[in-house]
Amino acid sequence: MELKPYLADRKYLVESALDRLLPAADREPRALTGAMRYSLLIGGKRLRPILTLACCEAVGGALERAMNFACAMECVHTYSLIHDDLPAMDNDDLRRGHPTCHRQYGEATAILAGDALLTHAFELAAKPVTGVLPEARLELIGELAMAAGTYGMVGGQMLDIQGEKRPLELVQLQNIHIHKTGALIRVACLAGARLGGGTPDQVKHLKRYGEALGLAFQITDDILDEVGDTKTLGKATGVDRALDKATYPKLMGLAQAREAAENLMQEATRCLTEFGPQADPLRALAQYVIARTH
Ligand code: GRG
Repeated sequence: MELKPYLADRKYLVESALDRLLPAADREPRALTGAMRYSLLIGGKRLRPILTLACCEAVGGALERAMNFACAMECVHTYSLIHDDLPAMDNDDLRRGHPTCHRQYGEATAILAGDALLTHAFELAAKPVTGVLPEARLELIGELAMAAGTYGMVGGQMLDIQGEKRPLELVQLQNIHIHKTGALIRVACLAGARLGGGTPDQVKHLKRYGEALGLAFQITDDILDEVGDTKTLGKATGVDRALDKATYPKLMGLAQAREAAENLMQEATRCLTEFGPQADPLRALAQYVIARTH
């Protein structure tokens, strides 16, 4: 299948929904709603919401069933980027090719915009959706909280910061990646499958797909940090802690890091064996995740 037009179409759908589902630009306090909308709408690949929609489709669900949750995924992701860019964290000037939220709106507003996006995500995830049982929504709200918080992304970020102060082994690096990046990608897939009405077996397979894909994504991110164009796209222009940070290529060598990403891509693809052509976008996305250049 042709992935490029598929991604363009899904990106458009997600961005239109985000525009509609975010607090309006003229809603007070405008500095806050402006900063939230700025960071969410200036760009990004929209990988997580697209995965939610693609998993929903893979089990035969209509896209509308998963759209609110897909947008919630992007709200959580964008909040993490805003906070990750802050002076107390990476102190970056550019994000998604534009000034970071704190550069554009000031540090206090950026902190609040991140907080508000995280909270807004749960508002979206809690919205009633035709055809989706309240139990399913409740379960996914819990899953999202686990993936975003102490046991997932925030916990992973803490381990990452602590890891900067001492040499890491591969197993520790993998643990950081699984929590910091993998947990959100996993829940994006799991939620799509559940909201689309997948069987318990289908949900289990797509959750595993998300786990393998999440790790492949992060290994590829590490590879791009070593050899790719992410720096020129505007990452890490402030305190460049990434210079001595442990990465897959640093710990295992570039060729082996590429091989690890390839193996995970194949593992993700094997999780789709029992799915028909409706899962073709997920098959193509697995290849895209390791082949991407930014
Ligand atoms: C500060 C709570 C808190 C968490 C930070 C995910 C994260 C944890 C920080 C992001 C920093 C970073 C560069 C992580 C490595 C991989 C990653 C998540 C990259 C950004 O995701 P993409 O490539 O970005 O999907 P776009 O802009 O395309 O959405």
